[in-house]
Amino acid sequence: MMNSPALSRLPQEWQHWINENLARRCEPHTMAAVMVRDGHFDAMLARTAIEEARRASFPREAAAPARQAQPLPTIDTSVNVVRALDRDVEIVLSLRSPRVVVVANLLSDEECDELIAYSAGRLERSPVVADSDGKTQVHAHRTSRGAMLQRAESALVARIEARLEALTGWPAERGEGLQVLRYEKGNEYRPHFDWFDPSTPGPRKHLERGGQRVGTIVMYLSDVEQGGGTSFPKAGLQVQPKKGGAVFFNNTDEYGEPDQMSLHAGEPVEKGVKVVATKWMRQRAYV
Ligand SMILES: O=C(O)CCC(=O)C(=O)O
Repeated sequence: MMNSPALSRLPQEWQHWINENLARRCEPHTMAAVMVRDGHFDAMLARTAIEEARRASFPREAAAPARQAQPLPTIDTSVNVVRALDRDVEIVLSLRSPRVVVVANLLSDEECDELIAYSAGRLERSPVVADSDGKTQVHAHRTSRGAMLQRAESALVARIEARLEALTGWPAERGEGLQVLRYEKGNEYRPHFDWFDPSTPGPRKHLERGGQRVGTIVMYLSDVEQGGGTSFPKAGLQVQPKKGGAVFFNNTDEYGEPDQMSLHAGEPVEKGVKVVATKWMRQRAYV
């Protein structure tokens, strides 16, 4: 095909696959996600090749304005150590789909202990968002206790947020305040998504303020003797808590479409106590 530099770089079978799926009217961004997941292609190459094929096969449609891919919070995994503001953060593991990055040395032991002590007096049973009206409610699926902190409400909180901004390239104001969660023996957060379902009335209301939750970082403030991992059941991945480390993941693709692969859970704590601080990152300023 002429003028299709990206498409022509793909093996023949993937070129056919793209053309067949475009003919079946599959969504280009879903196709790109499959190519990254199953073909291990670079996301940009996949998107460009699909767009080239779309322009060749459907020139009239292609001339219409297409949905724009938007940047996502991300951690640079082309290096093994990322300088994040004032700290060298180590990349431990990265996964393409869902997009997950595990890091170590994000917080010092002193910062973890200080954040636990700071929020200890404010813990209440953690809620979930109701499908019907969007109000928060206590549910058997989530049995931790937690405290919602305001952005930059203390020097420590502001420093951690500034570090996360440097690490993920995502402005602190495009995110909710830190949420400190404490899980004791048997406490868990069963498999769930962090994105709000736009087709369900309750969750949809939460999109009005700041848009979709495009990224999550769960920072481990304690070591846990047994259990308490953060698992991604669709990917068969489980991350064990390690004090000062964190797991980061994207909840949507570049079009803000919910990523079904981002299903995750806080596994039951079997021995010890697990304390985490979670930051949910939004598409726009959360004000
Ligand atoms: O506690 C965990 O490991 C996961 C927390 C979580 O799923 C969340 O905050 O959305």
